[in-house]
Amino acid sequence: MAIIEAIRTVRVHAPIARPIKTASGEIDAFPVVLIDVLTDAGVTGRAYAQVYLPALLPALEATVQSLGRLVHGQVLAPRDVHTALLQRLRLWGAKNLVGAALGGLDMALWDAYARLREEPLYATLGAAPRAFPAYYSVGLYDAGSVIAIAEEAVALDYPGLKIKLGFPTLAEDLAAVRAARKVLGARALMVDYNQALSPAEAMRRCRALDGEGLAWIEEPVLADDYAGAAALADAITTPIQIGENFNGPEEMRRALALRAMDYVMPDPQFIRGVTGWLEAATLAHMHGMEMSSHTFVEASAHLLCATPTAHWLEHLDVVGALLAERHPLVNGRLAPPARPGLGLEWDEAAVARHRVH
Ligand code: SMN
Ligand code: MG
Repeated sequence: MAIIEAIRTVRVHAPIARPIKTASGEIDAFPVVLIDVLTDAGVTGRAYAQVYLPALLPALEATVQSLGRLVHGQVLAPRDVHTALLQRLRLWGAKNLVGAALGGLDMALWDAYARLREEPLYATLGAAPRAFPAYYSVGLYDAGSVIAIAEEAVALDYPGLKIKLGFPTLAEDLAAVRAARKVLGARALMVDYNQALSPAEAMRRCRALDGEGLAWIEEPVLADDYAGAAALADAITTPIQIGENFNGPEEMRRALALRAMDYVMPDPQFIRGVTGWLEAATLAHMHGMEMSSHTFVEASAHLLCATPTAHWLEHLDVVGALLAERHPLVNGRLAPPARPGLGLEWDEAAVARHRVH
């Protein structure tokens, strides 16, 4: 077995196609920590972690480095390393920045583990490669500006589009939905409130949207207001979708127990990497619940292959401009490449251009 020798990190502001404006904040470029796990076998695992505020990027990198010091010299057995880290973190907890750092590190450890075996991660997880329907995920666009976005989604042959809602009035939300629908035709349309509504306003707006044929309504209330989400899921037909903010599989378990959602979409880093995702995929399978991904396009393509109730892949391209080769999107579907591990290779010149010191 290989030994973990060092963890190397680089901070970048990843350029994205267009700013992501949400009802709860805006992202112009994505603050990302690139994570390399160096081993004594000469294999390097590559992954990344992300944060939504540039001011927090140094803290995320420092947290990855701190966890890296805890795993230095350990055998490259990702599950065992994950268990040992959670044990060490028991008193403090593994949520938010610590959870995100652990998730990013876990993905890099699994990448190194698969590379050592010279196989794609999906194969290491015992799964065959599959292509998943990808939805184009964008920000907040009103009834006028959403038309060009929807036309772009159709031109790129995405089977689905997700737009953000949470305008000052319900009328503006409805107008944006109807303008997008006019262009999309029968393609799927998802909406995402990014936790922007009070329970009362969420009930009003979700009931008003219920007849619009939406694929799902995402995070209408605060991410951890499981009772509020459950009341909405009971009240309307349109599926309620949450999960990107679950800190670990244990929060997913609590949300499931409260029937807080119709669908689930963990974030590979916040669910705590490959190890956490596999536990979440089992929870979804046991509940017969469709499970989609949140960002982390490259890891999600592999992880959804090992997800019995795999649903949609969110295509929100965070690091594509920094990669030597993007994961290929073909007719709106995305399959993991047959390259070893996650298949991430950085374009070093692009990384240097966007590095943050
Ligand atoms: C989202 C959240 C944070 C950053 C980018 C996008 C959004 C989504 O909630 O579901 O894509
Ligand atoms: Mg979301």
